[in-house]
Amino acid sequence: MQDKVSFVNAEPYAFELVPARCALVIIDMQRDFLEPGGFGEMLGNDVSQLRRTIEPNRRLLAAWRAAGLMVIHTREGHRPDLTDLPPSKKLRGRGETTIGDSGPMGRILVRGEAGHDIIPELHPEQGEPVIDKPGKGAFYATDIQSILQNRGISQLVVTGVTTEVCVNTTVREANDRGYDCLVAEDCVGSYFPEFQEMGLKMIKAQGGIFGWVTSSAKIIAAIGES
Ligand code: TIU
Repeated sequence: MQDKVSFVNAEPYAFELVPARCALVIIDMQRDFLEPGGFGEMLGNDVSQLRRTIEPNRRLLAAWRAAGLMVIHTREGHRPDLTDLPPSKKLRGRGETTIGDSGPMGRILVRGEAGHDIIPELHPEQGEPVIDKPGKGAFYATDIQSILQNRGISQLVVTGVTTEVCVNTTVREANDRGYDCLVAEDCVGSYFPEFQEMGLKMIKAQGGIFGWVTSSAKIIAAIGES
């Protein structure tokens, strides 16, 4: 039997969503990036720019789970002994407190620490793979590609933070590996409004050079139809 297809109104043109072949990939919705008092805010960032994505992500995740489709979560972070942390990443920014140091919610971006965990509103459920990634992209030094191949996934709906950093890097990595990516604009966030706008434009420009952009409501409507 042929897999069902739903057309999602998107830019630069309609996305042919095949729910059975599509995974929802939620990037780095971690306490240290989103919560007041976390690492992101400590660096002087306005976390409200990211927090507006929580409710749309919660609704999309609920609809995706209700439809029985594949969900993958990612977290940016490192081993407690920091052997997978490039010295360049540790030193970049010349901050007083950097990755691996004690922060407001435990050691910053270290696996197992409170701040590294996914926010409670979007916490993974049993059976949903969590990809621990040392870099910005979800494909670098992780097993996400074999997980997607084993489940016959060829399309990704990508959400999370931040738009111009880990979301864009993951979309570019996925694009080069042959995945079609649909980004939900209200479910991705940047600390910088101008990067939010340009980060989305860069994906959909030139006929969809890296992928498509739409809203969570349109995705939810499409999976409801299928
Ligand atoms: N997840 C992710 O985007 N990591 C970052 O470090 N983002 C910043 O915007 N700094």
